[in-house]
Amino acid sequence: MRKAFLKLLAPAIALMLCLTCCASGDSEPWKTITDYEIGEYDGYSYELWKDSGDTTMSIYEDGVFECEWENINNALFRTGRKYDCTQTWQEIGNIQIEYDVDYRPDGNSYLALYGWTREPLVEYYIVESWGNWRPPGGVPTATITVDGALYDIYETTRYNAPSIDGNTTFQQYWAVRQEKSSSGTIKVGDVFTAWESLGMKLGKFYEASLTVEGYQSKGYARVNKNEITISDSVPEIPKGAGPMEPDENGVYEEAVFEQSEDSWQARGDCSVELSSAAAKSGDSSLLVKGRRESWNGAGRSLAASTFKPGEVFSFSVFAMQDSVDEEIFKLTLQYTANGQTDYAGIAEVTASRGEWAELSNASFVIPDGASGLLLYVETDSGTNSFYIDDAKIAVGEEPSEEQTDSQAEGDA
Ligand SMILES: [Ca+2]
Repeated sequence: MRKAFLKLLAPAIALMLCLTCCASGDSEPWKTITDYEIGEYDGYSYELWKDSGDTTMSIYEDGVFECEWENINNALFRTGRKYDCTQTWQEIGNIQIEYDVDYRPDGNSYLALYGWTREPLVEYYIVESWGNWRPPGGVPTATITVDGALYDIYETTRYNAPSIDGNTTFQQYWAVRQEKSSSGTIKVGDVFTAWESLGMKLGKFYEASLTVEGYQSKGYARVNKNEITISDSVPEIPKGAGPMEPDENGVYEEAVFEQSEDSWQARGDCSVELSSAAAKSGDSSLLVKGRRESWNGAGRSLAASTFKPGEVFSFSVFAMQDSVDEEIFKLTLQYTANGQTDYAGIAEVTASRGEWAELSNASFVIPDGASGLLLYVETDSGTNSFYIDDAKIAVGEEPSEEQTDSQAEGDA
C-alpha cells in the first residue's frame, strides 16, 4: 500500500524537484570540483582555492555555484571576471554586482566581492556577510555610505602570505558592511572610488569575483545570482570618503584607550587589549602582549588621503614597561614606496621600569611616494609586554633644515 502510494507520488516529486531546480538556475551542474582548479565557464571565471581540507564546488551557468567545506584551514570559492592586469578598474568600467546567496557558514567565513590588483599588489574585500567573526578586526579608518548601506573601511598588511604572485607581503583593502546582507546590489565602482579618495590606490586589475571564503570552519553556500554589470557611468563618491580634518586645536585624533582600542591593532604575532593594570590617563591603557619579535607591537593604519607624502605631522604616544630596568621604545612608520616596504624612525625613548616615557616628534615629514602607512610602537630588542596610552596625531610644525636632514639620514 505504502509502496503503491510512493509510486504514484514519484512523478509529482520529480516534477517538484525539477521546478525547484529550474527556479534557481540549472538542474545539473556543468562541473563539480573538489580540489584546486581555475578556469572559465559561460562567460565567468571560476576558482576553487584551498590550502587544506574538504571542499566541493559545483559550477552552473550565469556564475551560479554551490559550495561546501569542512575540516579546512583556508578555502575560497568564487565566480566572476578575471583580467590580464593591463588596465585599471577605471579603464574597465563601473562594476556593479546583483547577487543572491543562500549563505550558511558555521564558524569563521566571509561572503564578499573579492579580487586583486597588481602594481600595487592588493587583495581587496567588499564584505557583505560573515560567520562568527566580523573581519578584519580593529577600528576602521573611515565609514562610508554606499547605496544606503554603511561600510567600514580598513587597510591591513599581510606578511609573507599566499597571493596571486606566490607568498609575499601586500596590502589588503576592506569595506565591511555594518549589517549583514546576502542579496542585493554591490556598487563596486563606488567602493573603489571611496578607497582611492582615502589614498588606498588600486593597481592594474586582475579580478572581481563573488566569493565565499572559509577559515578553519565548515559551511555551505549556494550563489543563486551573480550578475555583473560593467558600464561607462561614473561611480559616485560615497559619503564619508575623503581626508580627516583636524579639530580647532590641530588634533586629528587622540587615542586614550578607555572605551575601546581606538584604531590600534596588534602588529605581527602578538595581541592587544585594554588593561586597567596601568594608565597614563584615565583608568586604562592598551596592553601589548604575547610578542615573539621586537617589531611586534601596537600600530594603526594612517589613511594616505590625509597623511600625504611631504606633509608634516606631530606624533606622540606614551609607553611603559615593568619587566626590565630599561627598555628602548621606538615609534616607527612602515610604508610602501616604489613597490617596496620601507621604515622610517619617528621617535625613540629609553624607559625605566614603571615609567611612562613619551615617544614624540612634532615635525615628522611623510616620506616621498609613501602609501600603505602603518604607525607602530615596537621595542629595540626583546619581547616583553608593554603598555601604551595617550596616542596623539596632530598638525605638525614645519621642521628646521637640520631636522629634515636627520630624517633623511634616518630613512636611508
Ligand atoms: Ca588611558
